[in-house]
Amino acid sequence: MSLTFGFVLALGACSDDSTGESFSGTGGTGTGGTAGNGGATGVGGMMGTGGSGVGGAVGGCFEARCPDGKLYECGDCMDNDEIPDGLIDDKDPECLGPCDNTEGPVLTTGTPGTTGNQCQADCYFDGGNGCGGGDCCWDYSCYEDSPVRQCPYTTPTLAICAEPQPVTCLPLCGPLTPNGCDCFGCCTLDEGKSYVYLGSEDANNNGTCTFADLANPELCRSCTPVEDCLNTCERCEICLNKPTIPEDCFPGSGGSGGMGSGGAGGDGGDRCAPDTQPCGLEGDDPCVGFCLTGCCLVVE
Ligand SMILES: [Ca+2]
Ligand SMILES: [Ca+2]
Ligand SMILES: [Ca+2]
Ligand SMILES: [Ca+2]
Repeated sequence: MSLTFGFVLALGACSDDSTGESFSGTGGTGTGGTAGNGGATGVGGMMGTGGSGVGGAVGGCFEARCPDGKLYECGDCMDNDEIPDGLIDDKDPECLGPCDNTEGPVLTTGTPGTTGNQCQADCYFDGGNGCGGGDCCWDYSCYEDSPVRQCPYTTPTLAICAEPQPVTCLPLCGPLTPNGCDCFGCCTLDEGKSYVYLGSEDANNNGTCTFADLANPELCRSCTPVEDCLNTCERCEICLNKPTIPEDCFPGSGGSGGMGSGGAGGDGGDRCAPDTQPCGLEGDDPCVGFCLTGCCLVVE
């Protein structure tokens, strides 16, 4: 039973190049490594299952739970798109984190729990519901360009508009917030040139914003990020809709390139916080959790 399951996972990984590469890297022992490319790597996954436990897990996928303890679509090691796109969980760019319950194509999170007040927003990327309890808290009607149709701008008598975020907002929601987004789902998908609200909905509360519709302001409504909890998209960071980073962001790379910036290579810490493992690019160790815009998020 479990073998069958592992095999299915290995097949899934096989269809994705980057997974395969991650596997051969960790394999370490060389068994997987020699497999080298594409199709053969999947076979390597099977061997890993038999050999060491670690290899087996890497050959497939790591389940990633949301801090609420639940397993959602983006952490369940399955390809859950209605029309499967061959990409699983954190390999699927439409997965916004381990609390995201839709693998796409819409960029809503689909996690249960909206507040009684539909204009009030809490952390977009966790599974909880509602402001309060120290969660991030915002009201869409604070903005003249409110991205939520039902919540047009109201002259801000709302105290919340002027309030700084609770001190626990960032510790709770920050780690779950992808590069390029604020904690309420207002994200840049063009390196800071513009921002769209990932939770944009039509009149029937169906999500409308997809990667294919970023340029359509009716489907991906523009928004203004809340500075208090904005995780900016930096040049050397992987971000939503930005899967690669410039060559000179890699440690030790391009040293002889003759580029003036060669010396700035550093330790690669530019991509993630110092205590966070980079992931998702060729040569990176596999992330035993959810690889969120290039940084490994492990929910304890
Ligand atoms: Ca999944
Ligand atoms: Ca998928
Ligand atoms: Ca998808
Ligand atoms: Ca960032």
